[in-house]
Amino acid sequence: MISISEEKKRFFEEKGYLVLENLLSPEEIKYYQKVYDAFLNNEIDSGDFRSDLSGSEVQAVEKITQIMVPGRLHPELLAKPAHQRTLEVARLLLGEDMALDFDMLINKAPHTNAPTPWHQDAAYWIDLPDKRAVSCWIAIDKATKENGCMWYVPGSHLGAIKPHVQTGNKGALKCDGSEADGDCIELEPGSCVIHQGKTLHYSRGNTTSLHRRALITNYRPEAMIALERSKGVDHTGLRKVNTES
Ligand SMILES: O=C(O)CCC(=O)C(=O)O
Repeated sequence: MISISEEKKRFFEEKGYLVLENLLSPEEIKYYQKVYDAFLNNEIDSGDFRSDLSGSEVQAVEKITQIMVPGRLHPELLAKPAHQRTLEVARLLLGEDMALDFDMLINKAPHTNAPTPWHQDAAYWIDLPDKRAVSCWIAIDKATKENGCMWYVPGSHLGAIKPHVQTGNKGALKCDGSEADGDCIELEPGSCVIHQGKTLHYSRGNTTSLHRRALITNYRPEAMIALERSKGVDHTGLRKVNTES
């Protein structure tokens, strides 16, 4: 069972992010590495749910592979520790009505050096009356500055949604942000960093010879998920910009 100290809860409320170490055991990480590679090698077909977040138009070199809803494509994932434990985390931090909205895989291929631009996740989402949301970014490989670990601007979740623009060919959304204002979060495999919907974040490109694989789960209140679905939003890949604060 997961427990989160009051001090950590306060940190999450104030800074908008929080590191949780050793969410997965070394044995569990091996399972995720195997399944992850099956997605990357197309042994598990992700069809239209796979795209290049870098917006690169040259299809032969996928720089940042993003695969949406892996738990829908390979349902056994939903009952495994990463999903089960991050659901517990979401409920401990934001309430018992939190449920899985969507999950995704984001891999930075070796020597591709494509940063994920500064953005707030809420810019991707429709405006919802209940804004509670948490994303859990789980390192499947060691995440370092050089291979593209996450950076967060502490306290940025307390402000408005900044103006965002789309990059490249249907690539990621981007807003202003700077490493000088950010906290750099390097992680061991199996550790996790969680953030709120408006927390400003980014990652550098991968300049190393190894992959940088991350599994991300996202939670929000059940009633808000039902509202999203009633409006046709299921996070399978459409990139629209939300300008509401
Ligand atoms: O993995 C990355 O580089 C970006 C991840 C991200 O933006 C997110 O999980 O919201």
